[in-house]
Amino acid sequence: MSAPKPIYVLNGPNLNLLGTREPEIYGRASLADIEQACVARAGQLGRSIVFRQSNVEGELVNWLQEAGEKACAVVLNAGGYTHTSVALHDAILAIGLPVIETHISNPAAREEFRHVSLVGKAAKGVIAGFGATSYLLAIEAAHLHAQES
Ligand code: CA2
Repeated sequence: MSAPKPIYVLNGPNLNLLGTREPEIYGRASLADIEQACVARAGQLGRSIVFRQSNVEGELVNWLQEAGEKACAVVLNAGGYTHTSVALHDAILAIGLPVIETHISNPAAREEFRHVSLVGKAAKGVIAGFGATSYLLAIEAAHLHAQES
């Protein structure tokens, strides 16, 4: 039997700064800490992950397309592009994989401009507001969804 396909965990702009500033909003964990926790959780579920971050919108589009060929699901924290990117919205629809929109903070409880999510209009579902734990919940959701389909 072949190995289960990985879950891609893709991170957008400025998330490389996690743990350095605005801890009251984004907590104290660095992106490397979150990656480590994701690898551990995925391992418990018998899954592998591919974990990446980019500040470049087109790179995230390329990775979503790659995921369409190689992954079972995508956990996507598109950062600020969540609220603006038609390109990410279209890529999510194009790949036909379950994409779980994921946020550390709860954008619905923040400024008005964060209440619109173009990513969310194409995503399977949303997990937000649980700090770094949002990623672990999203991996679990991705895993359960992949098992069902
Ligand atoms: O809560 C989230 O995960 C967000 O995706 C984070 C984005 C924000 O634009 C979204 O509305 C919600 C911002 C990421 C910026 O990350 C920073 C980390 C440390 C210091 C400064 C910014």
